[in-house]
Amino acid sequence: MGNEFLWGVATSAFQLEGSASADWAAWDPALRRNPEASNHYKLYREDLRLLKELGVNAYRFSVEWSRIEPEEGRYDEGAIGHYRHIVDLLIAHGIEPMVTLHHFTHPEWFLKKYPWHTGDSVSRFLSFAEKIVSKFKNVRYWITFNEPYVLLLGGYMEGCMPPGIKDSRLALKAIENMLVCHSKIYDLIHESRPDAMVSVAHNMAAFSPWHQLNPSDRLLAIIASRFYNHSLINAFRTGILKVRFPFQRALAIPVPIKGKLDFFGVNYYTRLHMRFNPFKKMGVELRHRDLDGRGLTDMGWEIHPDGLRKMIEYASILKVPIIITENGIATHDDSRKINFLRQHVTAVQRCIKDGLDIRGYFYWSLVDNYEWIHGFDSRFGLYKVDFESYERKPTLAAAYFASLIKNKKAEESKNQENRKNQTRFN
Ligand code: IFM
Repeated sequence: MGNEFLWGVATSAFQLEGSASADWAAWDPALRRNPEASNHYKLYREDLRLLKELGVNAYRFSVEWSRIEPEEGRYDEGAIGHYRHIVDLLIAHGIEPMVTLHHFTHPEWFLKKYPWHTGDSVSRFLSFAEKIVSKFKNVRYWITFNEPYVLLLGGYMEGCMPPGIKDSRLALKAIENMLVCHSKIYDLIHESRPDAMVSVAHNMAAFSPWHQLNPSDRLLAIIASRFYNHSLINAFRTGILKVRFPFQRALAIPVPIKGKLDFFGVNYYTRLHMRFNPFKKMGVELRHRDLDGRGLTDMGWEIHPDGLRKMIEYASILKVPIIITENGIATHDDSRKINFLRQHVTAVQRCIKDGLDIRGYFYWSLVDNYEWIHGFDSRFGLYKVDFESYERKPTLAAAYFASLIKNKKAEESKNQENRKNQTRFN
């Protein structure tokens, strides 16, 4: 596997396979009815065959910490072997694995004893990461944390995700500890694989003022984007995490992550409109609006492909390659899924033409799965899952993505051939 553009799909372990020992298992009653989620732990071979059918050359997935270390200090070698087998199968089939170490879930014992705002969280997560890195030396692409800001907002400010806290002071302690882990894991991975490609996957969103001409709406959109999109990017540039919530004092927290990135993972889905509303928390109301007439997704999210370009431009200040580590739509309608894919891949291709350094695009997701607080009806999959029989059926978007990849790969090899010929004759 060389340095060709990565065409992939992205998944996370818990969303596909559940886990009885994870914090989320007890958190969401929907999982009591369907604890195996898409039953991928059993059906992984079948799902990996779908990757071949799509023709992807990369696959992003996570290892489920609560299966690997269900009790503190007790590692389940069977579970480690399971994920190693997935890596081996991918490599054997010419598919580049991209492994995510942390994708929202934790073993229950971790959340009870060492939640992220406590100092011991760092050493506990590092022991797990060391174990995995030492066993997965054949993996080159790593995501340390998926969407750390989503965990921060959901788990520490809104309280709608575990640990269900609403305290911005603890939120900042938690992010600081996670970034300390990122830094140490970055070094660890590079010790065993100097050519490793390590990043976080940063959830980014386009922010717009609700009323274009309203100065307070405009200011809110700027403040939101500075925090949600830029503060993490800037922390990787400067080693300082600058945070300013509306109507609060600005804070500057030193974090040891300056330059600790080999690429930058962008997860992009939608745009949000902001307006000042004194009756809302922090005076902010945010909403999706269908301003471009593309309709909202089944989750009520605006479809706004132009925003993807903006996010890529923001991230390119880091001067490392960018990979779109997630982009997808929840819809039951196959033609909307195809349009979404077409519009967003086109946005990526235009950026590349304009000289932006993008090295991969991963569609979220391979098969329908568990969508956190929204349960099982947010259909992101290229393959539909029947949650009674676990049967997988392709959506029309699967065939579309497969032919798109085939054409792009053919274009790429033709270009390479031309370049070779040119150098031969020069
Ligand atoms: O399903 C999630 C995923 O876990 C993280 N990024 C956004 C996806 C869609 O909401």
